[in-house]
Amino acid sequence: MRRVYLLIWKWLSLALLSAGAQTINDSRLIVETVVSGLTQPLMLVWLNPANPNDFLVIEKQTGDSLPKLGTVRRVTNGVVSAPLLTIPVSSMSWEHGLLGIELHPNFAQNGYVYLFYTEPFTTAGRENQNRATRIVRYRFNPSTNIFSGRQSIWTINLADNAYHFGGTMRFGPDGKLFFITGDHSRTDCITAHEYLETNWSTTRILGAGGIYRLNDDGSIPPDNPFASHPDASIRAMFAYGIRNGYGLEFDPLTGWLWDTENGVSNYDEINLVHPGFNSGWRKIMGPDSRNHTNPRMCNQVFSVNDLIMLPNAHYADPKFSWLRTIGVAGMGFIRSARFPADIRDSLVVGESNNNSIYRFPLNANRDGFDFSAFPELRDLVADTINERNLLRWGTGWGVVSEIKVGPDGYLYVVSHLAGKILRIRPVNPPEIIHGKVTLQGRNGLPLGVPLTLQLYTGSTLAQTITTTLDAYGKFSEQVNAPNTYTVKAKAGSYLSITIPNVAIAPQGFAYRELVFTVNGDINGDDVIDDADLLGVLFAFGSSDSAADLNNDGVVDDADLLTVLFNFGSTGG
Ligand SMILES: [Ca+2]
Ligand SMILES: [Ca+2]
Ligand SMILES: [Ca+2]
Ligand SMILES: [Ca+2]
Repeated sequence: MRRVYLLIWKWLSLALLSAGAQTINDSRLIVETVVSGLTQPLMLVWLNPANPNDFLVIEKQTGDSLPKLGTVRRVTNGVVSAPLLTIPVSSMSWEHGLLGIELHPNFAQNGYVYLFYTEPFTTAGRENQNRATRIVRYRFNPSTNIFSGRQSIWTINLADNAYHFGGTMRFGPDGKLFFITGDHSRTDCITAHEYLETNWSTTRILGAGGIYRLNDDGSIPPDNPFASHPDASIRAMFAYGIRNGYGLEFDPLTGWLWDTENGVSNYDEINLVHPGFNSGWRKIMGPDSRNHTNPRMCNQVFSVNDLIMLPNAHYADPKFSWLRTIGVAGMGFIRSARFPADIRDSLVVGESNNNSIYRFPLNANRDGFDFSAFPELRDLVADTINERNLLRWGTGWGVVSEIKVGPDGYLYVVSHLAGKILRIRPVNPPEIIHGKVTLQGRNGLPLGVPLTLQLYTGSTLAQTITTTLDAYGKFSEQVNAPNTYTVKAKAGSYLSITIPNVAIAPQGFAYRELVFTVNGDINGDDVIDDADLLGVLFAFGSSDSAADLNNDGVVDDADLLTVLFNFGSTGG
């Protein structure tokens, strides 16, 4: 315990020393302070995907009396509101509090805001201790600033925990709610702490120590990797064998989930988390071949064969780890055309111990990192301080709890103990157009669907952008020159739509949500006619992707009816 407090004091002092000194080691980029003076901010969510200047931010633990309060505040054009919502939280260590916030993918329609927090006892004298860990959702009305209609989404019924709650939630491209939670301090090598999730028991279940996947109402999806297990807390699991973690993010270019995980004093990790992932904790930390062990892991060396493998589970080594822990924390992908090609779509990771942020270039398949420039890292381990600093992207950032692209395409970073939200942007940002596409009546993720944007000034075609949609249906592309455009957009086999008056100021951006409704243009000539009908008939019964208009894996009556229903339609 003493060591932990010493670490906290180290973090605090470093963060205070570092306040106001955030740097980025790329002369093309600058750092700006968006808001300061917050108390232990952890995460932010934008209320409108087109407006960077209006967001909710959570503060972890505030107030001088017990129980402490987690708060949700709104920041509008740099002005911080009074708390719009306060939630009593346990606070016996700095890992307690209001730990996560996430908006529903259809927030604009339903107003759902999800919060993750450690609930305190109400018993006198125990108000700093936690009774349970909860995910709840409210409806938030941006016009009135009122939170209402609280509902319970998920509860982890483990009390009296000091550490390892995780708390980051993300909606996946599949519309499911994912969250990461640690082992809730059930971390020592004693029989009472032997659980399935920590690879020590096939029968005792912790109900924590993993990544969980839920429907938006908290029910358990039937296609979860362990959906046939009798215990609901296992059915809800997507991954396990995780000591603790804060970084949780989907790579929009693959739809794959990544996390960061915290080791004891060795082997912090970055992992690619496929369904059923067992990260190995309490028997393996870091790459299996390193044979790392410590007292928390019973001072024994284990192998993959020693792990508790549920049906459909798999072990994989981390994609990267640090031999000496850095307190790895928030992570985010730079999915933004604002940034130069050599930077965009790489992964940025924050930490607690050295005030640095790190940037990881991904390999071509995006299933690992490209360390071609760093031979010392090809063993996927930063073994020394020098190796660690090869990937350092900036210094002075304090404890970084969140890294995400904002509605303006800039990279927002929450510096937890500095009490600041900062953003990283190019000195001379290019104009961009970005947005989100909906393909009505089509199954599956929109990942890889072609999108063409033709930018007209009057009747003159000024620029043609060809791209593909990411797993969320989003796109982000550079525009050659500021202007007001008429944009003709065409996605996959859908007929084109026209969006007038798309104004893009110098160094500015346009955000648009594009809804495509008329499907059936198999040959891409923007008219649905005999050629498309023949396209379906020739491919009938096959899995031909061009003619499988609803993307359900087979060309059949449904696709034929789509063409017939829309026959004669033209785009525009
Ligand atoms: Ca691992
Ligand atoms: Ca190395
Ligand atoms: Ca056609
Ligand atoms: Ca079909």
